[in-house]
Amino acid sequence: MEQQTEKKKIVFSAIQPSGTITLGNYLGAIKNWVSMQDEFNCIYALADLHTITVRQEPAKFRKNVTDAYASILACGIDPEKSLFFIQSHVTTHAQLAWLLNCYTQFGELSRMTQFKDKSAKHADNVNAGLFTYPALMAADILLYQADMVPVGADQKQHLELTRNVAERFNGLYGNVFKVPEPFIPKNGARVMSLQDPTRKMSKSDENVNSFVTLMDSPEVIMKKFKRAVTDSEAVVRYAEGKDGINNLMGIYSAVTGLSFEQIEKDFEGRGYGDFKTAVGEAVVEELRPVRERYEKYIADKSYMQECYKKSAEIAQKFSQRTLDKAMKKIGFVF
Ligand code: ATP
Ligand code: LTN
Repeated sequence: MEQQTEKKKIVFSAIQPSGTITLGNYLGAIKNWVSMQDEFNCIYALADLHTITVRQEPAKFRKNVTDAYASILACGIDPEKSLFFIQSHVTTHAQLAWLLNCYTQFGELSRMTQFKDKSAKHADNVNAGLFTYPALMAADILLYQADMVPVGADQKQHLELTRNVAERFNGLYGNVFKVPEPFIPKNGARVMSLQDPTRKMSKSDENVNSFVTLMDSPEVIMKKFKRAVTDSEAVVRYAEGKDGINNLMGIYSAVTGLSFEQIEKDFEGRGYGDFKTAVGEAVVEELRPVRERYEKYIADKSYMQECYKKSAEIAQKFSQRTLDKAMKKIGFVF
């Protein structure tokens, strides 16, 4: 009989502590982070080094990091099962990012849509870090030899770049990095803004009505869904040109597990008012336990500190092996 026990695959993902975590982040990424914990070796991080590519106010930034840490524990990330650390605490990330910068082309970075969007949005601060952001993201992933990266659809292009950089490096020096696969959910991979359903829901949007956060009260969530932009047809059906309704159906489906056909059937002959109420209520129930658990974690800073320090220590050791290997291959003296 086959004696060998199969090694668990490695999962890596990160999120920027750039504001309050939204329903988009939750459905597109974090929900999968939670569900993958039993089957895989999971490694998660708060990508604080990435966050300073957009100017941050120091006190607010510090608070966003602890809030994000507590929120993600509240979503169900269990530090007994998974590593969950703060990127800047593990020194190998910035180190490998520098190396990978030298294996990433100007042309390929120029094609990144996130760079184009963010440089248009922050035209007064198009810094070099914003441009080379994907090389740091590639370092995050490749340091851990990750097999899978659970992210929302907007990160697919960065994952493609990561794969290209890994293959390029491996082509030059032999097998140093595992080439990772993106893991994108069928439903909820691209939650759109409630105010402009042609744009993705984003935690750094100025219009607070455009997003729902994990910390919004039930009243606020209901209000935001009631105000969501729809169309004048007043029929709940998924169709081209009905971006607002398509988005609400996507959210409802991701939360309840109902298919679009079932949703259309359930709301036949009923107006948008009823549908918005149903979507709002489903989201309120999904997020209720998260918000309750958040209160518990945020009140216990020393527990959180213990968790992120312990995880960072393990991550440092693990990732150092990959960094050393890459440096030796390049020809650095040891
Ligand atoms: P920012 O507004 O600061 O750019 P963001 O809200 O876009 O932040 P990130 O920290 O860049 O969030 O992304 C964290 C994770 O959430 C990524 O996996 C990303 O793909 C996912 N994600 C972000 N926005 C959405 C969305 N609207 N729908 C689905 N997934 C999303
Ligand atoms: N760029 C990602 C956040 C991020 C990330 C990562 C995601 C930083 N490093 C590594 C997956 C793997 C974003 O969501 N904007």
